[in-house]
Amino acid sequence: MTDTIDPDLIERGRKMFAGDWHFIWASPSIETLPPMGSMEVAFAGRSNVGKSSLINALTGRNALARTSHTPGRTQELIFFEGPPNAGLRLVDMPGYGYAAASKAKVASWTTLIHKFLQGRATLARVYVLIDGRHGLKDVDLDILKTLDKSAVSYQIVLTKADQIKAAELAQRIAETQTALAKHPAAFPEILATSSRTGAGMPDLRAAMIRLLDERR
Ligand SMILES: Nc1nc2c(ncn2[C@@H]2O[C@H](COP(=O)(O)OP(=O)(O)OP(=O)(O)O)[C@@H](O)[C@H]2O)c(=O)[nH]1
Ligand SMILES: [Mg+2]
Repeated sequence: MTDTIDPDLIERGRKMFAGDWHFIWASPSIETLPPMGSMEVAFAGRSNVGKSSLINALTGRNALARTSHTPGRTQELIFFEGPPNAGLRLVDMPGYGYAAASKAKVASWTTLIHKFLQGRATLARVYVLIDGRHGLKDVDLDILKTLDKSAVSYQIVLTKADQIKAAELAQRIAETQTALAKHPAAFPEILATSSRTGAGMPDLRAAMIRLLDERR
């Protein structure tokens, strides 16, 4: 996939993400968001899909975002900022669809997620992460509906590509593409990634550079 992207974008993406990325803010509620500043890119997806791991893989840091093999690790909107000249923030989100959490917690996370995705002027792109082994589920479709109503552009990112064979991955991409036909607001291209092997990271970094270029 990487060879189809402008090598200059790949290199600029590599450089930007090799810089100093750090935690700046955690919001348990929509009332406590940080003041708007640079462009934001958010990572949404079901609990345990690999959102926090993806942020660590992108930034080449093992423990910038907190991960765990039990669902429900990230419970707030977590903001990370890059080097001053990057002009970009990454937003790690709580997962949705986590059945074992209390009803009150699920309701409060769901409200927070949907409100943030609909009403943040500096939010330029949402990456909706889908487990490459499982594909799109009903809870994912709820998020796509919210995003269709908002002004923000979004793209599907398949995760944990290292866990499946190439043929299965190709099939998952095809299925997801078919489902996206009902969501014209979605970016048509689907990215396949693995935080474990680093597959797809150069592409994702380059995509963010392109987005920054468009916004400048
Ligand atoms: N094999 C493999 N495992 C992964 C990958 N990405 C994440 N994982 C594993 O999946 C589990 C969940 O990862 P997290 O990054 O914490 O998932 P999350 O989406 O942030 O989860 P919540 O914060 O609970 O919503 C961890 O055990 C990770 O090691 C990947 O690319 N490949
Ligand atoms: Mg997390």
